[in-house]
Amino acid sequence: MPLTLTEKILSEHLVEPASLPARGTDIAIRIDQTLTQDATGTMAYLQFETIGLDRVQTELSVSYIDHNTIQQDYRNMDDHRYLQSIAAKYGLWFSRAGNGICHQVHLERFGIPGKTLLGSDSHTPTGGGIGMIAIGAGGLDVAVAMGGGAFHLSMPKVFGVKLTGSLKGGVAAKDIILEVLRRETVKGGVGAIYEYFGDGVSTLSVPQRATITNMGAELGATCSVFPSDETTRSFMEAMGRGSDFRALSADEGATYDKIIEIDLSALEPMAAQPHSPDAVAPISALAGKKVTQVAIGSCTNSSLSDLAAVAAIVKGKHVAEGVEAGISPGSRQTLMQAEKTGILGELIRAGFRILESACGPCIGMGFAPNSGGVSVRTFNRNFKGRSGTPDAEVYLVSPETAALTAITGVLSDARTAASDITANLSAYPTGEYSTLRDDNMLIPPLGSTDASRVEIIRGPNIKPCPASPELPDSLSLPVLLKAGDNVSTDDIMPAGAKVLPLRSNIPEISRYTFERLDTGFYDRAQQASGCMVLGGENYGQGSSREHAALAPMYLGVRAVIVKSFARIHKANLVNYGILPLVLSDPSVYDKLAMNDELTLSGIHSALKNGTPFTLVRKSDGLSFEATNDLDERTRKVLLAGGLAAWTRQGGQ
Ligand code: MIC
Ligand code: SF4
Repeated sequence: MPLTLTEKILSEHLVEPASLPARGTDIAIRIDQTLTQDATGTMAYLQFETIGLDRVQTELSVSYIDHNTIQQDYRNMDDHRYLQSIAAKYGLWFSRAGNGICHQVHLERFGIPGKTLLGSDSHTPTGGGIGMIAIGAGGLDVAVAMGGGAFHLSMPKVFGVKLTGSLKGGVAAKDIILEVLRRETVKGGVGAIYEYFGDGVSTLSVPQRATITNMGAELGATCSVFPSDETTRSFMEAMGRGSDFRALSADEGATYDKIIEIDLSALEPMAAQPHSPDAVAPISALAGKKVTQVAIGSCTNSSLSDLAAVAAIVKGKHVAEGVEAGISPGSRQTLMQAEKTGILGELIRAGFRILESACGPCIGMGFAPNSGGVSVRTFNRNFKGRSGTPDAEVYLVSPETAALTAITGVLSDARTAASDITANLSAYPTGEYSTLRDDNMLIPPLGSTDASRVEIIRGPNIKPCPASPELPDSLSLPVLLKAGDNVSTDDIMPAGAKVLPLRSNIPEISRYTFERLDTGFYDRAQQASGCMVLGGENYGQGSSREHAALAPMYLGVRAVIVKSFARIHKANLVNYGILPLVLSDPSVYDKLAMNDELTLSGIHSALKNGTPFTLVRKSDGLSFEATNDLDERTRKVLLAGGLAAWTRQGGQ
């Protein structure tokens, strides 16, 4: 039977069952590579340490420092030093602060077509740009994979995206993924992998493909993947890794669960409007809107070609008076390439503030917009408040749109700059990718003898990960929060300069739980002895941060009842022993209110037998069901009280 590329890579890595099962069935796959970043890494390695192995068991594991680089006090650097000592002790590569954003560096220096990559960051699917099955997960799942354990997921549907034609001047890869988001929405991809094919693929460079697979995370998808072709080969060769190249594509006649067709020639520049990545509108409908800030960078759009396009547009011009513009190159290598080719000088001359090669403004680490400001960003998420300014409006656009907007001061259609792009791009003599390579800020793994002598450095900011409680057979608890649809993990546990330094300290970070939705939650949870949370559709979308499960667990949340879940967050809840319950009848949501006292009994037998859960409201006896859509292994993990307990009991 002809296979999709997704099915080919998954079956090469299948641990269980023996062959690919029906969609939705639990599968276990072998993980070749892992990545972590500093904001999720400390918890992942604290978990890895408890497994008790001498060395990571993967082909390659990399620990990146890219999120918490502001270092207002000792805490961020305490984390960095812990992570560096862990890398040395357990045989990981270490990418030092300043070396760049994990996804960009991984694509350039480590990614290999046809391999699997599991990362404790939701944008790990960036690797799909070179034909990897690259998946974002919680830190605990990554710790298990580093220990040689398989990664469990439900066999995804495979959605084909057929690209035809080629992009017109001023239209960018970002506009392709914004078009997919416009059609599919932020929950359209849950349980699916998006696989790109068609004549249009060969017109896109690897960085363009990586922009698309990166922001595929916003669809809620498991990941996205492009074929590995001659374009991939030249990228790998430019990165000095030609021998890692392998050609990969779907078989002729492969069947997809659905096919979306996009004619690249018909696309126009677009923007995701506040406050959701799927609130997409054409720039032509928004043009003229006054802007106060422009930020270029993030793991979505910070490659050399992105910076080159910006420089081509701003050449000889200057950032408008009412606009503050900043740029954070995706990697130190990109920054050096930009310097060598004259791109950097052009950007400095035009008035861009040059920010560090790191996540920076994307995660609210500095460069917050003014109050009520309008910030135009090349990033992938514009959830309310994520920029650090609660009432700012954030628009997500391509580097071309951002560049033109920076010099005009108003949202502008980059098609009008098409001739500047063509005329000026040739000034940068590098072609698509510079061959300059620099690995000086990457520290290779130590050999076992040296590694065994390494002492782990634990500053006062590193606190042990709290254990999940046992799961009782019945729970009688109040609903302490009623949330709406599309609650993001940023809503559950915010990031930003104030909160990120607390990622290694759960008791402290738990104070911020649900702060964006309800500032009283923490106090109420402190007073109650245990509680439940109610949510709408696509609960837990966005970031992979397991702190959005860990902190609620620490505060006594025992069950989350929703209309539907986002994939990574649901897995994180299970990993920390919180029951993820999906209402069988979504209309019950409207009948339930905050402070309702709900009784859930017979939990153990429901988990053992896979039968629905029954809940009863104490005040009036209203009885309703939650589906038991959990596979057998997940139910066993919950019965054990979470993944760590299950693994200790010998579970796999
Ligand atoms: C994000 O973009 O939200 C983050 C910060 O990279 C997160 C990880 C985290 O919260 O540490 C993600 O995407 O998973
Ligand atoms: Fe960093 Fe932003 Fe990418 Fe997350 S989305 S990894 S914060 S650049």
